[in-house]
Amino acid sequence: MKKTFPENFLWGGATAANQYEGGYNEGGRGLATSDFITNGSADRPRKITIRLKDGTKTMVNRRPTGDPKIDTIPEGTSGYIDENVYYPSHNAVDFYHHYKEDIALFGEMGFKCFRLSLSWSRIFPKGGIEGEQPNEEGLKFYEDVFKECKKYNIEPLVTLYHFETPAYLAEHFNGWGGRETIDCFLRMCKEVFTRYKDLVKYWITINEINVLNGYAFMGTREATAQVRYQAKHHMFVASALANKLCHEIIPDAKIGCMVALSCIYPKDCKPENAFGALDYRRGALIYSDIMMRGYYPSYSGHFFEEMGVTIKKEPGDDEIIKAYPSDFLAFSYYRSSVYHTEIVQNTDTGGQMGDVNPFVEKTEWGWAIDPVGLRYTLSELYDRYQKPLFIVENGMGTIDKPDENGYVEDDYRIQYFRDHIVEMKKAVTLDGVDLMGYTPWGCIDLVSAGTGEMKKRYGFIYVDMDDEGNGTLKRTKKKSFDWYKKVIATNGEDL
Ligand code: BGP
Repeated sequence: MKKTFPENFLWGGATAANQYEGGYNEGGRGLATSDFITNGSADRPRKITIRLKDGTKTMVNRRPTGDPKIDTIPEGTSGYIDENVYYPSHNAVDFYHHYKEDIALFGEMGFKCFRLSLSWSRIFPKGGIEGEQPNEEGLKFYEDVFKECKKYNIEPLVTLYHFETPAYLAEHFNGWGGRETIDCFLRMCKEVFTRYKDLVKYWITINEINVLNGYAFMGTREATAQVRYQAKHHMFVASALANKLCHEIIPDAKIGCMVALSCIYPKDCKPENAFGALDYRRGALIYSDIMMRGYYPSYSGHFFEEMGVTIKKEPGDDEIIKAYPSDFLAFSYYRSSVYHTEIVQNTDTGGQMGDVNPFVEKTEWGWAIDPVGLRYTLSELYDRYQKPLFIVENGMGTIDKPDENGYVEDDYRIQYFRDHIVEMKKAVTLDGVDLMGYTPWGCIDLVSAGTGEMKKRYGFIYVDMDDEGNGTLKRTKKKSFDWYKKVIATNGEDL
């Protein structure tokens, strides 16, 4: 039985290019679907600005409902940028120009690991179509970032795909809805594995694959279950082939899949609720089942039949998925929720959003705070797969109130992390879970994926910017900065 976290435990923090990087039109970068997403708020959903074939400009929902009458974007449509609209991803919090400063702060906290994603259209502006040359300036940017990490002995953990598809692929191949996108993705993978083979040992293929939906995320014009799961099938094949390439090019690398796996409990002991919760959970676990075990699970026939989905596979797809499973399962954990038979299934949730849990506190955004649910999830996943796990997102989004010097006394954040780390430690020491590391989400304040706001903050570092992008972008350490530094220095002993 382990007494504490392993010596080489990867403490760190997590970010994603579309919410952090900015520089959307610099360094030869091509446009991505995330560049067309407007700002929103808790009660005002984010939209995508598009131009129809006849030139009409309009907006569609970023999180479509799946109704083909409302959510289908006609062929020939393209995303466009309206000069009167604020797009949070364009500058985000400008990691593009602040990376040295930010990585120095991560180094000061003692990070062993820093999770970031590559903006695919920075590497290949058109996504890597046949004959396209990679964008040297883009490749060089990430090389500089990784070299900066090395100065502080920080291992980069690189997500190859996080919530953005090159706009060219969306327009020409219907994004991940088209099989051509698999080859484009693999060209990008080959390029970056080759270029960064001495700098990056930890990779993640696709972020939160279970919650991806529609144009903004997958570049698909339609958001029906049929299109969504067909696109996911393409992702499974692409991800397996990326695993293969990665191992060929970087033999000592580890490459994982990534699923949003917040916890689901049955509401009570009513048998239909207990079984229903298990079945509902499959909406998320089907992804890790396929990518970790290498095959569509036995329940998938019924799962797809109920939704009227038929997956079109090419000969050899099943063999590819079988031959190249993920080395580890990375997941995000934020909250728990409960299942009961009256729950309305929202097709967008990937087995993620049940009803409220009356036994736990909530954040200002109504997300249940449930540290025990993290231990529950770690055990559930390790019992199921017996392969290493990596918590690559966890944290609480709050409205932080800085004093006149920009300092935030975020004791609530410290409490949240302390409680989660205590349970994480039990999972490692008592349940025997093989856990590679822990990278809390938004280790520096960045744009919210859900709402596009800045005021929903997760960081140990405060960034002076508001919901409309105004501010100095000055970085200031919060109280939690020093606390997390101590946690890392003592390998999770001093909480
Ligand atoms: C996950 C995403 C992240 C991140 C996080 C927090 O779904 O992988 O990109 O943003 O959730 O969500 P939000 O930003 O909506 O608070």
